[in-house]
Amino acid sequence: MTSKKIINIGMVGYGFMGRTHTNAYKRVGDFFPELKYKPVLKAICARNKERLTAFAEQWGYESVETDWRKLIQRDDIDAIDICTPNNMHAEIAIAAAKAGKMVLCEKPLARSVAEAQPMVDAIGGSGVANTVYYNYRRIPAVTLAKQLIDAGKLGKIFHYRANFLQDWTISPELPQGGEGLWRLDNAAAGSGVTGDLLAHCIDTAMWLNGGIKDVSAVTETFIKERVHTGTGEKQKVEIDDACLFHCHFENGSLGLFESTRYARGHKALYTFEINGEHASIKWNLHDLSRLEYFDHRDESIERGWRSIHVTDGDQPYMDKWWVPGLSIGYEHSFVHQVADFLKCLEDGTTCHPNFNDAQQTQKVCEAVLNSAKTKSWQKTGVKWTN
Ligand code: SOE
Repeated sequence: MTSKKIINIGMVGYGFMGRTHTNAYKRVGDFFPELKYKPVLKAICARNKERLTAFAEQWGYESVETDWRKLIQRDDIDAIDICTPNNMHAEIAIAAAKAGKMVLCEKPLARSVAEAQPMVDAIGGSGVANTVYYNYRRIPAVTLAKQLIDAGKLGKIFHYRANFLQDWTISPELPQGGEGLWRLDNAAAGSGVTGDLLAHCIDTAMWLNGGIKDVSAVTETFIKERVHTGTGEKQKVEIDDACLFHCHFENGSLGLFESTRYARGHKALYTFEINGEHASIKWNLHDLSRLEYFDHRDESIERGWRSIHVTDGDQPYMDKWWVPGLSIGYEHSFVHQVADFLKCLEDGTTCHPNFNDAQQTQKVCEAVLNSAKTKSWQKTGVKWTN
């Protein structure tokens, strides 16, 4: 018997993200034993019953559902986790919020600002606990960057630079649409690298450096037509394969962002660098436990870039894992997000990023796409509060 308060999870979708979230619910209690809430893998939902059942058995879900509406109607489900393609987020999240379920949604919140707004309203109207999985904030080195910035170590910030580079769509033979490839299909994804990859960079950037005021962008679609998995026909590719933008932050600093799926040799190279009046920091996902730090206030004879191996017990989240010097990885960022969500439930506080925060990121993404389309600067209308 457990003295914990149980949260029964009903997850929709079991792809790559379904696995990362499921793993997080499974691990969190082992590594954050002090939490009062305990997630239970109650039900997993998708259309293909055979594969769904195999997934449920492999990962330890108690039951399966093939219709997400039924899942939401179940009295034994407390929280709906959305890991579907982007075009399904809104309908599921709104129905779940209206049914009084907590909602944990994979990023980006939706395909557009207009689609996301009723989600934000439904969540606001029902007052249910919610979060959006912008997981990179919770990599310990990235969280440490936040602590250094908030402590004023960098002083006034002048520059924020971020890249997210991949190379998996270079082949023109790759179809668009369908399982695994819905990210190439604009109808399912809403955009290409802007919503899929730059959204991560934007979330981290605004968390670290405040709101983005306006943007000027260029996008490119290198492969103009691909066979659509659904129709078997060649169809126009509507997503952005690459996107570059620059921007002004509210604090006066300049931002420069680039994302592409055509950077041969780079699989998931998310990097950022921030330059302040006293110090600079940089981080990259391929070496995710390290934070590079340069402080101009150091004695000149020993001044230089320090490589901080973020594995010590007094560094963010690291007291929960192994012993100093031993690294953790990508999947732990999801465990941390679930742990923080549960802690917020316990404390009655808001877990960021919530739907409203994710809508601000959505606004920047949309301004970026509009700027590229109209070849003009666009205001974002962002109201950043966290
Ligand atoms: C795309 O390849 C992708 O899986 C994104 O959808 C994730 O959000 C990103 O973290 C890694 O790349």
